Amino acid sequence: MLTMDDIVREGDPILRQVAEDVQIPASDSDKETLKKMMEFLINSQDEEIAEKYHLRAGIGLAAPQIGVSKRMIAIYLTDDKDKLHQYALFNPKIISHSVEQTYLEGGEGCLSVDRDVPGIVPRQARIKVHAYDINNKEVILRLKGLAAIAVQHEIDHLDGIMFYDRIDKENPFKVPEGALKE
Ligand code: SB7
Ligand code: NI
Repeated sequence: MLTMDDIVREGDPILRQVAEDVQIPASDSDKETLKKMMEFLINSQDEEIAEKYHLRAGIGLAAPQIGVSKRMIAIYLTDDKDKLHQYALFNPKIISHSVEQTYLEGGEGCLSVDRDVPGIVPRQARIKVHAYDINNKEVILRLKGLAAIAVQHEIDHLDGIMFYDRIDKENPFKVPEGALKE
């Protein structure tokens, strides 16, 4: 199983690389990697397992964060309507998005960042994502709220972008015009 020892921290150049597309149909090895990423997220949200293995809770994970520069992400979160969003995706791509923006009230964190970076991270409020699932099936997801924010955070990792790159340096708490608070 993956533990915090497997998580690449900021400063490692892999987090600044643009990750490679995964060949579809995905290889067994790529599928295994993605399954392990999902297992990490589930473990990290299980109180007992997380305590035993000192896991920091995460709602998403991108392959570069475990040292694999390929376009794979896992999402595991329950939204404000108690809906479980569990996605294991190859080559996720935002194909359209709202003009309206959103942001997490408490800011964002990252398993690859061992410090607090305060500030508003502007995100698109609604996104439509094209990807391939673990069975190589094409999927289209329409997301809003926390799920949309998490997917954007993970796709940013595939493009070498960290959440704090998006915080306004002059005014970290400036609310984007008309943005929805999440
Ligand atoms: C806050 C946290 C995350 C996404 C969006 C808002 C995920 C944190 C875990 N990760 O570092 C995943 O890349
Ligand atoms: Ni992150």
